[in-house]
Amino acid sequence: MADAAVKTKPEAGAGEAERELTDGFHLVIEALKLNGVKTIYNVPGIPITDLGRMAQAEGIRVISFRHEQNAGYAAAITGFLTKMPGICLTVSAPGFLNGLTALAHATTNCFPMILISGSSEREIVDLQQGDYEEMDQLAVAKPLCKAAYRVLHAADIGIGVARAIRAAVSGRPGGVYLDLPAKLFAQVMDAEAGKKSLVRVIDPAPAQIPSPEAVKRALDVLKGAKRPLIILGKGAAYAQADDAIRAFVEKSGAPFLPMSMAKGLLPDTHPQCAGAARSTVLKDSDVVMLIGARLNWLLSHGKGKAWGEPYSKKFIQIDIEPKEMDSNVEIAAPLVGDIGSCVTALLERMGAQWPAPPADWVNAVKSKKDENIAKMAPRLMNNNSPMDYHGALGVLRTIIKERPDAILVNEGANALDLTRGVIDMYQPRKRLDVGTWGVMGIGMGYAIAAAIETGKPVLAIEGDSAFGFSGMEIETICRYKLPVCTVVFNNDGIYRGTDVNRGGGTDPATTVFVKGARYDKMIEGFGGVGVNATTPDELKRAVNAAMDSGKPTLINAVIDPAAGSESGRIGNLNPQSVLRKK
Ligand code: ADP
Ligand code: TPW
Ligand code: MG
Repeated sequence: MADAAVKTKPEAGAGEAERELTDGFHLVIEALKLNGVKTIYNVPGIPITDLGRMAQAEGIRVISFRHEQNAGYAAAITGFLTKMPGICLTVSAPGFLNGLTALAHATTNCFPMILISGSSEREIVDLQQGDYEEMDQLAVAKPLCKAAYRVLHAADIGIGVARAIRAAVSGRPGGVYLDLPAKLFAQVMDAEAGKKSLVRVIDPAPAQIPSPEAVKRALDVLKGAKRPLIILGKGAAYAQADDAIRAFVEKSGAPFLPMSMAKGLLPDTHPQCAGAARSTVLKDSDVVMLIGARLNWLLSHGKGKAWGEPYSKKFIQIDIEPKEMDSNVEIAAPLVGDIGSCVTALLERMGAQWPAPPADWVNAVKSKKDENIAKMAPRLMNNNSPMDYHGALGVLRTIIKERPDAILVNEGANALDLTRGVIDMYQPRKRLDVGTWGVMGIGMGYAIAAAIETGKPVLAIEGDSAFGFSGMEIETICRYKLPVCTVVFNNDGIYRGTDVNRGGGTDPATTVFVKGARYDKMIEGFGGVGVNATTPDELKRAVNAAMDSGKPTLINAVIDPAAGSESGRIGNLNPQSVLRKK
């Protein structure tokens, strides 16, 4: 606090001692530092330019982006990786709105983050008198986040920041909005009183212990299973209870299925991993235990053909959010609590002897899995030029196998679905992707935060369309010299590069881009390394060189424009017009 205060002489205070003052800027920074915030993801401008500068001066790492949405995604994934809220700092109205998509994304994905935005003055906003970048931001943010707060007095900054942190990380994590009007930053108060007003959040995400009855019920249902399945979701990855989860899964002996961002919690090569037999285990299991995974669209809502209906099954669900239970189907054994506490309680109660699941089930899953893996293997070894997805992914798969601590960021349609299916993950929280919404645009923001928060090299596998949503941030990557290797799977467009204008005009089709575009040239303009790769061998050499050197690199991987399929793996979700002309 000492260097954040100024000595001043009181105006009319003959005889009064010199006293130290502080202001809103410094109180915000001190409040964040006091609570362990080390990084702010930022786009400068009125009224927060100086806040960013001063934060940097006071030892917080301030990463300035080119667009708030990307800074917001960086903050969101910081929350997932660290269990502490990632902080995004934006200017008023338009900057705030640009950051809001990421705040809503964080809330949807249960990632803790705080969007701090400067705003205009209440007096003018509320009378709609047309202030600079006027907007009632608090009202706009409210429906899109877990909590929203505004601070009007410097003396309340400590409480405001504390509430934001606790709201973001406790219970089901999510996004929090913190509104700081311009006038607040310059408000002055006594430095000592300011220091006392700050709040360190003690035990921000208290353990939530499940009830013993619920633990017993869950184990009774699991024990009764003939064909058990455990589904691990990104909540399980978030919980950082890696050892307990692994011990539980192994003790249960049940096949497990990792959701996309839970891949690597146990290695995809683990003998119990049923990733390569996904449809079989969903269909044929009789008891399904969900650990930090919701029965949303990604799991066909727990019903229908994918789940083998009309045959029905029993669900056990571990989640910190009680309202999640019975959201789509009946949950026979709800286990409400934090995953670490729940899994530990289960392990304790399972005792030394836990019966293995019937061998015919375990063997059936294994043979399906072996069959699918064998089917895939030759496709991954093809050396076609232009490449198809499998040829390109075959080499990238080996690279991740050899560098299991690297972080994989992934978005696109085919570029997403095929990467998820092909590339095995070996460690927890190494795969970061589009999440619950399947949103395009997370790529460069995630890559930047992953490099900064973990210090590990990052490999971003991006569809050419997906990359375009955040592509300008390669300047940010070059500016901060981050070890990010971006591979753009360039198939000339969205899903495929072969579509034609069905009206016959000269405009290109709605899903295609410039043919033969060279994304690698973009990064060269910022001093990074650009490579055009037309074969799997070239791709492999370029990625290995990038991962070894740690230099910002962008590889334009030329993919056959005809190789992909509409919407990747989820084409069935497209509505079809009965009137559509082929
Ligand atoms: P996926 O997309 O991987 O299936 P979801 O995002 O749908 O995963 O589900 C994650 C779930 O994990 C959410 O319902 C959330 O409430 C829950 N969750 C997050 N953190 C914890 C935790 N520490 N303990 C228990 N549940 C958690
Ligand atoms: C914010 C809709 C889903 S996937 C995709 C779009 C535009 C791009 C697919 O093309 P890409 O991958 O990346 O080149 P590939 O390999 O199949 O060619 N806007 C947002 N989010 C989503 N999901 C979309 C649009 C979409
Ligand atoms: Mg594409």
